[in-house]
Amino acid sequence: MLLFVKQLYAIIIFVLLFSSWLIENVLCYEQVFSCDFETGSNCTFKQWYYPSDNFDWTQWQGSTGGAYSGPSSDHTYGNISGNYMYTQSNADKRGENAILQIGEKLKLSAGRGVLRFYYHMEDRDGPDSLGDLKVYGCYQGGRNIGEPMWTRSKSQGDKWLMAEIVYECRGEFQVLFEGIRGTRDSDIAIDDILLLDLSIDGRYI
Ligand SMILES: [Ca+2]
Ligand SMILES: [Ca+2]
Repeated sequence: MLLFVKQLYAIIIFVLLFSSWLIENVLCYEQVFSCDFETGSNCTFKQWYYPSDNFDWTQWQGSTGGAYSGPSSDHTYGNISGNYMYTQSNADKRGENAILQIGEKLKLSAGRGVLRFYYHMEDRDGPDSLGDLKVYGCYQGGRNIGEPMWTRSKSQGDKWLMAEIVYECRGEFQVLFEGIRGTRDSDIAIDDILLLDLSIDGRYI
């Protein structure tokens, strides 16, 4: 009888531990969408047009060609074969914007998610001339794209940086990235976009 009770306790403890591990490591989030801009990936994205914006994002490999701005490789592979998107600087066109729409009919099962992406914003001339990168995580159609939920301005150094936005959005939506040109050396690049669904308990890894 005592042996049976011990075995029962052991089973209960195992189930509790396994359940905890399952929740922590498997059930906490689900990937809704990812985009690394590589050939063969099922990432969907499209450019916006005038009058909503003034120019287009460029899909690129290696250095942008700007002597004082832009990454030298993508973030996914860190080499000149990897793809990323960037807005090219133009000294005569400060303030112009380009909007890139990511994903089609994205949806968060409980209306809560995490948007993670990498960005590169550097002006080797100085910190002030670089433009703005804005993210609209819950675009649901129409001309009015609303207020950005995330913005970076000025030079952030010659490196890819990770951004993570925890937010709520109900119904179907798309994610918009808007690059706005600064003065001279203001290339703005993005790569490895990931949307996670916080459907179970609001946590993620
Ligand atoms: Ca455009
Ligand atoms: Ca990439």
